Amino acid sequence: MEAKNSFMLILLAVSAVLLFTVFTSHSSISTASSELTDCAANSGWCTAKNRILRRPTAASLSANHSSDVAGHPLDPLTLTEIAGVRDRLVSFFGGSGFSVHSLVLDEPDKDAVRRWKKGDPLPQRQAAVIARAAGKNYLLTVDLESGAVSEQDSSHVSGFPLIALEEMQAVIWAPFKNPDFNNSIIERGLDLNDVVCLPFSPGWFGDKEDGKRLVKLECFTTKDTANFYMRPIEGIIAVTDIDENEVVEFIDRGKKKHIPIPKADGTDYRLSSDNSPVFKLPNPVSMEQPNGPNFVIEGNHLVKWANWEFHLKPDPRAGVVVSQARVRDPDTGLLRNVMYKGFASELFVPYMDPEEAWYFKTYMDAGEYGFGLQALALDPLNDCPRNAVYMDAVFAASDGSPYVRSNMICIFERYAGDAAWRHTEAPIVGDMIREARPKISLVARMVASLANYDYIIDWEFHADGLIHVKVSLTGIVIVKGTSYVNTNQVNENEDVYGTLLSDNIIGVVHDHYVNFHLDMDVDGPDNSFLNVHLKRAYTDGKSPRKSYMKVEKQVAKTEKEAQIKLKLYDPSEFHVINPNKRTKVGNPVGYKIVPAGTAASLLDPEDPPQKRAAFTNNQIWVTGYNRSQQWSGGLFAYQSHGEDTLQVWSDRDGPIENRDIVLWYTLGFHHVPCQEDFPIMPTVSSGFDLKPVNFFERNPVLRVAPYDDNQLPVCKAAAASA
Ligand SMILES: *[C@@H]1O[C@H](CO)[C@@H](O)[C@H](O)[C@H]1NC(C)=O
Ligand SMILES: *[C@@H]1O[C@H](CO)[C@@H](O)[C@H](O)[C@H]1NC(C)=O
Ligand SMILES: *[C@@H]1O[C@H](CO)[C@@H](O)[C@H](O)[C@H]1NC(C)=O
Ligand SMILES: [Cu+2]
Repeated sequence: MEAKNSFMLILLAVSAVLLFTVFTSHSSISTASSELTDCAANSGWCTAKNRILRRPTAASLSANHSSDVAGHPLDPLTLTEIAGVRDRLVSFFGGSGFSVHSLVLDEPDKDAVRRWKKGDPLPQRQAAVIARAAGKNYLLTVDLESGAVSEQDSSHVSGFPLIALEEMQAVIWAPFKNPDFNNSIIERGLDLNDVVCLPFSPGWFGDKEDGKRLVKLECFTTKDTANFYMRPIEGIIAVTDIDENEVVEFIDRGKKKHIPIPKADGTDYRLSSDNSPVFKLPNPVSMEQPNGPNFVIEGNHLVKWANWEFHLKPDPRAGVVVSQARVRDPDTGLLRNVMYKGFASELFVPYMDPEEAWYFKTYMDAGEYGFGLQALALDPLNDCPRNAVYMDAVFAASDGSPYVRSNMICIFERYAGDAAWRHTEAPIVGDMIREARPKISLVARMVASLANYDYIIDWEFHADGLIHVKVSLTGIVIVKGTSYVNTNQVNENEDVYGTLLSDNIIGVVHDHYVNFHLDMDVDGPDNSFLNVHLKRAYTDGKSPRKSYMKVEKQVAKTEKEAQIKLKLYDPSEFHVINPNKRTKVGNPVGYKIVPAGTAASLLDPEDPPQKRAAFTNNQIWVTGYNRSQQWSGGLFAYQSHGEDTLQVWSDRDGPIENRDIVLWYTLGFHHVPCQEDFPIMPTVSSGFDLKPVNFFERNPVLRVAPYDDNQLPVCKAAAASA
């Protein structure tokens, strides 16, 4: 045993040195080395001819996915599996009409997944289905093997499943069947053929939103611009029943106020309009990996890179789901659990304008529209660097049939020229020492385009054990038409609820929140939440110093004790520790959440939108693991009343000490629009870290190799190509 251990250690010491240099220890990578090109000698690879996006597995090359087979308990349902479930649904509903709003893998219990090893048969495959038929929500489980369908009662919760893409495509035409709508448009001197309407979720404010599935359609003119969002027909709202595809109330408040349609000039953002680049770097900048990536995707979803392993999959509601993230300890060579599951659970985007056509704009995009359903194919070279590889999604359409969303996620290694660690010892006491190591990370990215807005979500893994989650906002700010063309026209006491961005356009103040479900399993399922409180202490004259900062640690015993509002002048660190496992010197092993993007909601807690999105009441929450608590704004978020939210679960105040616990983080942005956001906004980013604290015995990247000149490719652009 002893001998075997020390052999392991030597082996690891060697592989740790190799970590950043070769990475060829993963089997499938070695195939890449046969194509190894000596870049210094042959710079031809970086010419246009060789711009091939390598995909690290053969499976991902079979773009139509008809032969995909699940190889891991958490692998999403395959094309064939979804088709099979659809057949079962058709017979379950006995030939009468139904619509599918979610059809995904019903993940096996955590224990079964944890016990599973490569080569074992997969735990029973089941589909979790949310469907609607005859005006009722259905929550179904379909067993893939036996075909058995079981139904769970969901009549006690309010709200509806997300609106399906096909329903959106159908409902946008409903206003045109209404003569009042047509008249309103014509009276404004607009051509009905130029008008488009978009379906906005109505939120929930009381009886008016009960019993019917509604959208509020707001309309725009597309005349002379692709950016119709900048040409709102202000004050028109067509309240429409989704199930009936019929306008139930038509509101027109804008005409009487004489709100003009903002002009089209300068609104288009396409290269093909008049936006020829005035700024282009003369020399290209790119990330190149002539010898292929250093990661493999085993099967279709298990990503192995450097010291990390994790399961990565697309999800129609959450976007991407990262599961079983494990990091290899450089001292023992063992893979250690960090996080069982992480994903964006819900969003909240409340606009701060109480007027008729705006008050309801309080979106919960994951539960109302599907964060993943709205994630479209990425643009290679511009959304992701040239060394990226892509993962497709297979989703179910509203009739239950499968379809492929190609290139939904990109995965790439990033070297941004930063240091993983460094030190220069100035030659004061001896010779100069200079040691520096390159920081390389692995990024998994998707972009959801929720109508006007684009959300870029990055999961970035670092070899020092850190996971950085980044949320970036870009796209188009939704604007309000106004009669004003200059701020000097606005009365002193008048609230326009935003910023005048251009003639007749107000960018309305709003917030963006993304709540992350982070099921931490630090070295095993049983963890505790430790508040490492930093406070001012006094020396009481025992030192020339009057005061200092000291640390006081407290383990949260129940869920309410872990409802955390961040405070700059009363700070804490927040650790998820494993109280059953200590380092050699006795510290409990842990990971801490490092907050950023700390905007907090200023709405009244009893305001209906705030109750529905009560997960924004705190930045950090910890709950006991409960399989049915995945969606922090409720399973049926659409028109929900707010009785199935993270706040409600946490207020039950269950025990969380030394148990399987889930950490939730709410990332927030206040957005007071500015002129630079017109006509399309430059990307704004924030994020948070999950960072090891006393998890490793010492700096885990100490023995990473530095770069040297011979190793890095030297590309002489175009020189050898022509
Ligand atoms: C996908 O590919 C398989 C085998 O290459 C082929 O038989 C099948 O018809 C294809 N399916 C679609 C939908 O194109
Ligand atoms: C409204 O206008 C559209 C587009 O011209 C037309 O197709 C539709 O029939 C009109 N609706 C009514 C009720 O007149
Ligand atoms: C799990 O969560 C659901 C939904 O909030 C709740 O009804 C149930 O009682 C919870 N189970 C336990 C064991 O707390
Ligand atoms: Cu914004």
